[in-house]
Amino acid sequence: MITEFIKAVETALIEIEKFNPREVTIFHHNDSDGLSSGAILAETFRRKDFAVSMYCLEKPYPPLLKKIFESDGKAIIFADFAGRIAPLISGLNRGRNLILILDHHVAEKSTDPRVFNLDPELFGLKGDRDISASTTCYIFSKVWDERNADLSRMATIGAVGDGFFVDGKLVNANREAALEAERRGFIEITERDWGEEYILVHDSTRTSCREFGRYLDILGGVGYQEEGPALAVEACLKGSSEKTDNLVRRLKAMRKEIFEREIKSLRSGALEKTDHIQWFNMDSRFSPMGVKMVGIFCEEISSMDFIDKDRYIAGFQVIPDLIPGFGKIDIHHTKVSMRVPGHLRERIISKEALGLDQLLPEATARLGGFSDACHSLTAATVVEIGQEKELIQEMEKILNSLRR
Ligand SMILES: [Mn+2]
Repeated sequence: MITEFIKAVETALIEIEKFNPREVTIFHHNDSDGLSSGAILAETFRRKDFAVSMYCLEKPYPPLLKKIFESDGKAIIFADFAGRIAPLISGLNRGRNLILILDHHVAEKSTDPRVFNLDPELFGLKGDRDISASTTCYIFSKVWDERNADLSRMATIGAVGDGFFVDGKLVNANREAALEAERRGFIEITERDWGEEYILVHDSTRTSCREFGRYLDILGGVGYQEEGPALAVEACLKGSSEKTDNLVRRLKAMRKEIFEREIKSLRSGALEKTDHIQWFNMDSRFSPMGVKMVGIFCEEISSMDFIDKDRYIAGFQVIPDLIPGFGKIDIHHTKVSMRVPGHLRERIISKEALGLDQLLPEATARLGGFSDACHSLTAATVVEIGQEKELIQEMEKILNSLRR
């Protein structure tokens, strides 16, 4: 359990301590958990006099990994993703770089001794309950140096942001980090009838971790192609500022404007319909917002009056081939996000209709695309640009074959 995890961290730290030059490259996710993970790691390595390069990613897409692994002799860290693809990373690395994976999603073992997969899922902890990526990074940091216990504040921000609670409370490693932050006066924990509220204490101001998490999500998600992620990491470390407040305000207004424009266009005929599906292709019109936005947009329109209550909703958004700060990658893909409106939702829950977790990955696989997180009521996968219509047709084939 946690002791085995700590042992694995200690083994990896021996390699980090020996590592020369004292330079590290950190790739971290763009949601509140990934951003606070990035902030914890950056601070930890800087305190040990490492030069830190940071890149925020929406996902570790294969063409991006290929480009990362053109390098040799580097120390590279992945935070809040990559636990499951440790074997793929091992194959790309072949002993050349020192790699640390600090994730909490479902994990597979590394097959390269220079790739340390420190995903607590491999050590009996539950990444969707006990421990966030931020808490994983925090434990790594504290094992390295007890003085890093002050970073517990950011562990709590990420844990609350990912939203894994039992009876409204953080549990296990996440809760221990929160209690540490409370002891140090960085947060206050208040009992509510629904559970516990975690409140950030900053000088005379009080902000709930939930609210701050949403603030970070806007910076990292809506402001992904701008300086949002870098300012979010700064806000994790130093608290929000006038600069981040202004950016969040501007990003919210921009998202509202883009969403309203696109809803208007869907209302006036841009929403295509097949037997069971209503869909649209956003192309790059959500830019500079990140590709998470297409899912949020589908969710938002799912209860609107122009949406057919019995058809699945699908939306495509082109994955940008430019990683902010990192450069161009050889990717020509589009993300599809799916949601379900009210009536169909009930039918999926009662198993009268096919869930998205069965429909979308199957159709995607037939086209050679790759699947990501697919649940029965929300799902997303990736196909090549130009395959949009074909994917819809494949799903129709699956749905029509069920009717017979
Ligand atoms: Mn996470």
